[in-house]
Amino acid sequence: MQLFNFISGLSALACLNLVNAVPVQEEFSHLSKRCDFDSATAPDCWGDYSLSTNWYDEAPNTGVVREYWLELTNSTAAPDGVDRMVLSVNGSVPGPTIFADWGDTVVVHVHNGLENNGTSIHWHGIRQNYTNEADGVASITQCPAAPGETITYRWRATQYGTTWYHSHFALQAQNGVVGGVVINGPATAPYDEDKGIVFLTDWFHQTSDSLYAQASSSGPPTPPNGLINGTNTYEDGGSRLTTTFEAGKRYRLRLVNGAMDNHFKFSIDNHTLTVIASDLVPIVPYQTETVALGIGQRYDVIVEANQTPGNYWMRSIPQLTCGSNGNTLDIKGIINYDTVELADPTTSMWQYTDDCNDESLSNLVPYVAIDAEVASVEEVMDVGLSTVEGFFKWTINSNTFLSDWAEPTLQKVFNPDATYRADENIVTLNETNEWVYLVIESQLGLPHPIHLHGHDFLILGQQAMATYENSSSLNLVNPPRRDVAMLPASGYLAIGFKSDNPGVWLAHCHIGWHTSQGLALQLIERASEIASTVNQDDLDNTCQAWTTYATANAIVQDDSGV
Ligand SMILES: *[C@@H]1O[C@H](CO)[C@@H](O)[C@H](O)[C@H]1NC(C)=O
Ligand SMILES: *[C@@H]1O[C@H](CO)[C@@H](O)[C@H](O)[C@H]1NC(C)=O
Ligand SMILES: *[C@@H]1O[C@H](CO)[C@@H](O)[C@H](O)[C@H]1NC(C)=O
Ligand SMILES: *[C@@H]1O[C@H](CO)[C@@H](O)[C@H](O)[C@H]1NC(C)=O
Ligand SMILES: *[C@@H]1O[C@H](CO)[C@@H](O)[C@H](O)[C@H]1NC(C)=O
Ligand SMILES: *[C@@H]1O[C@H](CO)[C@@H](O)[C@H](O)[C@H]1NC(C)=O
Ligand SMILES: *[C@@H]1O[C@H](CO)[C@@H](O)[C@H](O)[C@H]1NC(C)=O
Ligand SMILES: *[C@@H]1O[C@H](CO)[C@@H](O)[C@H](O)[C@H]1NC(C)=O
Ligand SMILES: [Cu+2]
Repeated sequence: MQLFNFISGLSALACLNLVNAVPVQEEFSHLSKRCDFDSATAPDCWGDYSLSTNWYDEAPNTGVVREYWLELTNSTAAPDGVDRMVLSVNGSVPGPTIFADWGDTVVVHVHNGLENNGTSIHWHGIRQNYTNEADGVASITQCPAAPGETITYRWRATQYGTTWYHSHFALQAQNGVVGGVVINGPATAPYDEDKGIVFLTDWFHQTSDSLYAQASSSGPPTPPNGLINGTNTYEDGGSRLTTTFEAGKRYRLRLVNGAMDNHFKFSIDNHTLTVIASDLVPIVPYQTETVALGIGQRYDVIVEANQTPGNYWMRSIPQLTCGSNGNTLDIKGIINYDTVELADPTTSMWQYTDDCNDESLSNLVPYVAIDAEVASVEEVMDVGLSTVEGFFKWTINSNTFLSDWAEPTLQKVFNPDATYRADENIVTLNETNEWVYLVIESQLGLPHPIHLHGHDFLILGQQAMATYENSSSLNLVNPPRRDVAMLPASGYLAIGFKSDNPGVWLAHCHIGWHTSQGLALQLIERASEIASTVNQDDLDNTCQAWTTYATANAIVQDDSGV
């Protein structure tokens, strides 16, 4: 069996405006503080807070509320020139970017304008400090919002940097329900201009729903293409993302891998990248020619326009070690220096090694150093693959994750009579601020991008072709800290975090097919304190509307629930 065929993906998105373009950035930019980095010229930008602030403990409170209204729509679009059905946010893929300043409160009203799908919107990497209810995971923190319903998410931007939002209902995100989140804050290196979000995705010419049965029975289909910020060419159609540089200036790009299945290496011909953040964690800057992004990961990079003015390829290259793509070497955009006529570049790509590894851990040094402490809870989990009635199911400790849309765990924790099945894969954390180590192991030759909700984690260990022995091999001294890391092929990933956030938090593989096929577990963290953070009426109302809709339409849940 070809294991690498099991990953697979699609996802998508483009900046292409399918219906109505709204200049979100313009609308809100005047509210943003105009100081994007800590430098001699802007030392006081963030008041008593700075790059040195440990924002797990404290964050500014600006008192500003950023309120957004988003609408999910169903349309036909051709991001790469090929028409297909696309589900999107406000008619564009990626949807509108959410902007905030560090310390703001973000309120987003999401209207489900789809006829035939529920929804929930997850704010990826947002810590949701004491706001579990705003995490947006169907079957975990809410029932799906039924067609015609509006759900409001409210959270504090205690972190800053680059992240994204995406549907956490079935494979809806990979049909286009995604967008960027930019939280202005200090940066570890200076730049002149912010070019914003750059979404990297694989792209199918059919919906993810229509490919799911095939992905589950004969292995993941090969995405025919990929998109950069929602656009690319395919055969004779489509168009490329074009980004304009002015010679001598430094630009910040906010890279996001929002794929179904592809791990990407991103690069710009002839230009090096200065990496300043991994996920929402500022790091000591390092330079590289290519940067690797597992699904769900983000890197903020600064590029200096220091080459001969001309046109240069920007490349997003799917890594074939852990996946496939039908257009591997032609997922490209153009960097155009303004004095030069726009044309297809003739530049050559940097050399790279095809692999599905994380960036070298020794390069990912958090600017604010945090050491891990000795764990009071250590869980070792085995990832496996089984076949049930001809369909692939992933397992953790032999259980394929299953949670019911109509009975989210966050509602169950308030019911003293609730019982939990083994396949709800629950890890209970009762103590406050205890260190927890989760070790995820796999004997299969396929890497998985593992994402944890409600926390960043420290990468304590990450080894391919190895078996976890005990914690004596782990690195506890300021390890890389982020919210997605690769579980290497036939190896293990050991992550550590502190139980500092009451709630029900999902951990899962971010390959779309695998999430649906049950590669997930959930934490019930400090159960007795959860009630005080939740509005149970809102939770119940969403569930009632869902149950009414699901019953009337005989909706069948055919996936893990997340
Ligand atoms: C997280 O929430 C708790 C409870 O409201 C609060 O005490 C703490 O200060 C918050 N943390 C941050 C970084 O805002
Ligand atoms: C999205 O669309 C809704 C409904 O048309 C509109 O009210 C809202 O302003 C749009 N939001 C953004 C961020 O563009
Ligand atoms: C989108 O529209 C198509 C065509 O009308 C329909 O078949 C499909 O069910 C719709 N999808 C959703 C999620 O509403
Ligand atoms: C979501 O809508 C798609 C059509 O757009 C459909 O194929 C799929 O079954 C729907 N999923 C659910 C769970 O309703
Ligand atoms: C990518 O698309 C988003 C959403 O439309 C936009 O905010 C951002 O500026 C675009 N990025 C680039 C580099 O054009
Ligand atoms: C890019 O770099 C290559 C290798 O160093 C060099 O041969 C080429 O001339 C450069 N291209 C441009 C347009 O500067
Ligand atoms: C956590 O507390 C619950 C309820 O008191 C108890 O049933 C459970 O055994 C505890 N779990 C752990 C890991 O201590
Ligand atoms: C931990 O594992 C190492 C082998 O990697 C072994 O030498 C050592 O004895 C083990 N320590 C404990 C406490 O089991
Ligand atoms: Cu996976």
